[in-house]
Amino acid sequence: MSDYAAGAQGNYLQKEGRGGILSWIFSTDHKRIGILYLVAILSLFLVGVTLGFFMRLELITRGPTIMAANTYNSLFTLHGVIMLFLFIIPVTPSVFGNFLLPIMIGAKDVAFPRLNLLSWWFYMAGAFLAILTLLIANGPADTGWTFYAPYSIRTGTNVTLALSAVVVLGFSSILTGINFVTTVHRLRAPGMTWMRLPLFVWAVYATAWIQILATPILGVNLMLVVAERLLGIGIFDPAKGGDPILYQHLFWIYSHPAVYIMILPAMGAISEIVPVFARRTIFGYKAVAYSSIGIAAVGSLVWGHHMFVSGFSYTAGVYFSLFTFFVAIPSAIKVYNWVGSLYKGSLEAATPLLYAFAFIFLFSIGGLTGLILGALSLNIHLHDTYFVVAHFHYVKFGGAGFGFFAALHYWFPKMFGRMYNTKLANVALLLLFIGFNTLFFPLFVLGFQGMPRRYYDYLPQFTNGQLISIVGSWILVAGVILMVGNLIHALFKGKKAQANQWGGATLEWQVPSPPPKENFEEIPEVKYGPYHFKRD
Ligand code: HEM
Ligand SMILES: [Cu+2]
Repeated sequence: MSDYAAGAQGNYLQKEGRGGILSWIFSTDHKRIGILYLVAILSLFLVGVTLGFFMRLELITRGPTIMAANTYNSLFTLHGVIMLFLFIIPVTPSVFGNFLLPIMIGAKDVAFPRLNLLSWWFYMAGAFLAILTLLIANGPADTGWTFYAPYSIRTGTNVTLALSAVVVLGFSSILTGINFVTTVHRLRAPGMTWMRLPLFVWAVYATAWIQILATPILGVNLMLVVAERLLGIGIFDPAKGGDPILYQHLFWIYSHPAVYIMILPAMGAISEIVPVFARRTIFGYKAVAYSSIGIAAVGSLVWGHHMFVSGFSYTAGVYFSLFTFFVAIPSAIKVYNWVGSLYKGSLEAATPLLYAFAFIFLFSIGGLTGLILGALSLNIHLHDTYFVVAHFHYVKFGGAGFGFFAALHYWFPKMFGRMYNTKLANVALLLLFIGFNTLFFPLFVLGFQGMPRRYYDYLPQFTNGQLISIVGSWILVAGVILMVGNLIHALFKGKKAQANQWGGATLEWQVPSPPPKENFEEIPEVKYGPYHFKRD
């Protein structure tokens, strides 16, 4: 029986007021807002996967197969925009940060509940604008998700709408960041000192500072492109005296730190899962906590590694290459400490831990190939090839994506009070893991052999690698369908879950599943650090 009973509150899923959809889309309860994000973001993820599937299918033969060249350009642009701004950047902070952060620190809600709801409405408005680019004349943007100038200024496709969508989504991210930083500073329960904070909270806290400080730079940059498109003033277009390299600097000053908005919360979830299933406290709590801040800080000093071939000075190249190597250190500390915590632990091979293993494996490949791309000499050869496409799918999908799946399988019983079929969940993981590596690993080889990214055709010598990768995309998609199907089935037919399904020690496992409306009858008094396990 959990330590903090629900009493008369009832749980957050139970009918509120008139009930129905309105009691959800106008709810200011952080748990309901977390679920609203989960439903919206998973739906967009499935749209993104479908676009990826058809791009791969187009490449099954050389020359046109199922679409024209410019349709392929629009597909990878929309796929990139959806997968980054509508899936991987918001998913773990907005779903699990919202649902769990207040409970984990012993609070009844976030600092600004109505602002929290507004951030979800900004998300929905951004999603609507992004999808609208598909439906109205001129077709979706064909620039790539990076919207590089001057092409993004000159092309007739729906770039202005796409940029507006990303700017609106930026507001959702900034408001979420403000809410989380204020909540962690102001609403911690008595005894919940900084050194007793769960590592997921440290990760979401570091992420929130990037959301607050970096996102406005992206917003301003993209609004300048809109201004140049609508007003014809020369900011980035060299034909009008503008500087396209300035656009790239302003774009990556956000978009590189943004990769830490993607990966840090996922890393935080892994830091929660590993000690619970190794049944021992995490190895080097302080180092893991501070490495989140370290990644956020050093990670904002390396954006130039996306521009080694842009023609900036050799000195700048050496500086950005060196600091790119530095940022690998705090990331490596986390991997080292997870492995250190697993070593000699009494491991329970449950689904969340198996996902954590997949995350550590895939993220390590993604991280190490990032070092290859960070080396000046190699980057000149590999820039804008399939090697880059493989690298970012390994860190963003293999890392942040599988981290999200791990978090979803770890906290699902807490969020919904029901358990999923673990056998089916493990089969889905196997399909995802095999499909992912079969789809993306060959792209490293094709990239080394010179296959450029964003091409809708290829030379004969790339055929075998393309075909292996396409088969991989089918296996991966089968895994996605089985994973999502199994969880939706569990929502309605799953066995009742225990309040503390995995024997966790953090506060969310001390309240009933699903949690009561206000999380706690009375604010708890915290006496221990987060991974203080009662030995069985
Ligand atoms: C079933 C899953 C997926 C498949 C089959 C897939 C496939 C692809 C393909 C074929 C491209 C175009 C490569 C090129 O021609 O340059 C691409 C680009 C991209 N993908 Fe994915 N992808 C998948 C999942 C993801 C996920 C989960 C993310 C992010 C979390 C992601 C982020 C991106 C980005 C940012 C681009 C670059 C778009 C651009 O060049 O502007 N993808 N993907
Ligand atoms: Cu980068």
